Amino acid sequence: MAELLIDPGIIEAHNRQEAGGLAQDYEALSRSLARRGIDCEALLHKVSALEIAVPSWGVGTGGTRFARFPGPGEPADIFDKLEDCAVIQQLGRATPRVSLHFPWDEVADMATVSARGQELGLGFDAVNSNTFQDQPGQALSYKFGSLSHADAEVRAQAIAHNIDCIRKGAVLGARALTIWLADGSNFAGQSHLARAFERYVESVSAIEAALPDESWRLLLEYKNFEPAFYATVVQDWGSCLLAAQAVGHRARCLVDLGHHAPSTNIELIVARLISAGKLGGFHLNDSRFGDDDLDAGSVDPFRLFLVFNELVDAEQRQAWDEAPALMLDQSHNLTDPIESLMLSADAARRAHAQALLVDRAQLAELQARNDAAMAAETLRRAFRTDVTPLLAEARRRAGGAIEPVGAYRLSGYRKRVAARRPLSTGSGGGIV
Ligand code: LRH
Ligand code: MN
Repeated sequence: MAELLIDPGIIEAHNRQEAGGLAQDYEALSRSLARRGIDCEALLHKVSALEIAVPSWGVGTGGTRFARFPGPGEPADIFDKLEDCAVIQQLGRATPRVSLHFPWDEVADMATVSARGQELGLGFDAVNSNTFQDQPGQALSYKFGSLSHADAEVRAQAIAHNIDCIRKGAVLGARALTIWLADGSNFAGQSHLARAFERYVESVSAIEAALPDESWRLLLEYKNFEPAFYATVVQDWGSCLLAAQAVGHRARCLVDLGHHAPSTNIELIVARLISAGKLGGFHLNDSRFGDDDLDAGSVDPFRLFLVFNELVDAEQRQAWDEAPALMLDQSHNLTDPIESLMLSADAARRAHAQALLVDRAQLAELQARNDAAMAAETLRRAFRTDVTPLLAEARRRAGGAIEPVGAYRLSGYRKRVAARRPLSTGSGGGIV
């Protein structure tokens, strides 16, 4: 039995208060879905199975290059972070795994992290390497790149770090390594665009060769800009796909929703990567301008729905050999990170539930007849469906809170941890 950090009595009291209204709303939703030939219980079952990993770096207050305004009870180390992630899981019941970042979450004996995760009922998802910052005592700098650096010794150092991350991940029971590179240039001519990419592919191939077994995956994350502002070595899905194809079967592409130019049709990229058999995973968040790392579904929930629409369609067409890994990757500058992560996991499940409501037989017919208006309306009808009662009922049945943020605030958890965790000071620069 997992250690519960929120007194179950508080969740029960909260649910008792909410249960009556929920039962009515759930019943009404079931009736209206039944009129559309949809079994609400079957839908709830599917939605309850959708799991999203939370980023360990997301439970601390994020910042921008201008400033960071830490909140009370900031997690001081990976053990505090795991406790905050356990609270998100206890209340929301949608995030049973944590994605760690090295060296931010490194400790001498990673088995102690694995053991604490187990005590808290948490598993570990993809681990993340970091060759976008120089660490104290590091021999060679990543100022001019890492896995694509012109200097073979710097590349070797970066490769060794990634292999070390795999080793740590294996202790945790992870099955994937996510590689995001800041490598790029700020001036035309600064680096050779083709050779930099070739060096990157060569380095990733060396990392791929070190994967423990066939079940492991390398998730290659692309990004259109920042910190490089002229060219980024893995700048877009095309570069990422070329690399994943060159490296081999275990290399897949990771789509961070914030790593695209504002008007990009991301669901189309998702459809292409599925067709190529290379969609490995997602970093879910939302954005309006750049890599804003805002809460998933908080800016454009229709766009999140359209991404899940491609995933549900692919699943029903059995278009992939394995489902993509779902993770949140956000920076919480103004909100309590626990609240934002619970609301974001809910937003992901909401988009998934709405995508499961699309009448795909009808849609295929309308698409075949080029009935653009009603084809578009078929999607929008699913998106307009308020599945709030279904998401709440899924949480209630799984032992979570009907309304997680309300129960969280009732629990006084933040006040409690603020009393025993060291006060964190604000600073300029840096998202974490
Ligand atoms: C890069 C990124 C990457 C992480 C980092 C915290 O922008 O999305 O996934 O390593 O954020
Ligand atoms: Mn990311």
